[in-house]
Amino acid sequence: MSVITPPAITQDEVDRFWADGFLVVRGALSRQEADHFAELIRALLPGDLRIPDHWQAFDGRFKPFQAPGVQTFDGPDFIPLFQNERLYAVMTRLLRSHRLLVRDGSLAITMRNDTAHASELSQQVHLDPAVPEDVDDFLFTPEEIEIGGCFYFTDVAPHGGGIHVVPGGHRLVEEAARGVPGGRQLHDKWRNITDLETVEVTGSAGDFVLMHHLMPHAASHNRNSTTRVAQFLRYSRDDAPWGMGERPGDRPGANGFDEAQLAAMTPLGRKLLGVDPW
Ligand SMILES: O=C(O)CCC(=O)C(=O)O
Ligand SMILES: [Fe+2]
Repeated sequence: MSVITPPAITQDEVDRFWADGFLVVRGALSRQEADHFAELIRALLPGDLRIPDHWQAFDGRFKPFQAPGVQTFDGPDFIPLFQNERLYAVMTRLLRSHRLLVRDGSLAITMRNDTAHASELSQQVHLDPAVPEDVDDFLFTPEEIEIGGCFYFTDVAPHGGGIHVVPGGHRLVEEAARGVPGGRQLHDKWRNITDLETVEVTGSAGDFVLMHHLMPHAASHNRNSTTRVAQFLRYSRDDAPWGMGERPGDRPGANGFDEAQLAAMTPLGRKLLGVDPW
């Protein structure tokens, strides 16, 4: 007797991801798990609401920092998110490799903000590509592609501060950058992309919004009373050309992780986080 388990992602979803450059993975976490992480992240806000100097706070969007300059939250409580098996299965399918690395782990808390602003966006439309800023040209090889995105730990209804994307925008970026030398340098290194129409990605607590690394995107104002709580992750192949991910041996010891972090890691997590080689 064979047990049929549903695939992590259907062929239709794979096709839509490559056509649109983004995709919502529904229910990557259960609602209970999502609630747990939402609570954990909200609890980072000091009870007296004094926002630490080293956090970012723009337009109702608070970005906690673990320490000045360190936006990654990879303490034992957060390790399960980095090694989420469903998300890993999705990423292996899209990146066509099992040997992946994960990084980022930064957080965002977006509260209701009634500012009268002409734009729905609270950031310039931009890319966060895998290719360093001082490199002149993208390679456009499969190995170069990174897929990132965010977990929503709360329901994100329309105008609820959802991330904005440009459907098919990754292909527009590739077309423009392939057409000229110095394609990585266009639009102020792709930090300020104008004249593209964006749409808000809504979702439910536990969803993960996948984005191609060449997807133009921006944060938006939250007009609703429900505070958006999110975490950002990025997956790359271990043969990625720019080596922006942590690799075994980059940092001393178990790639810089302490006993408590290591105790929270599964064998898969140890590989994704560069403790063990693939
Ligand atoms: O918070 C968001 O929805 C997007 C944030 C973002 O893209 C960034 O900070 O680079
Ligand atoms: Fe971004």
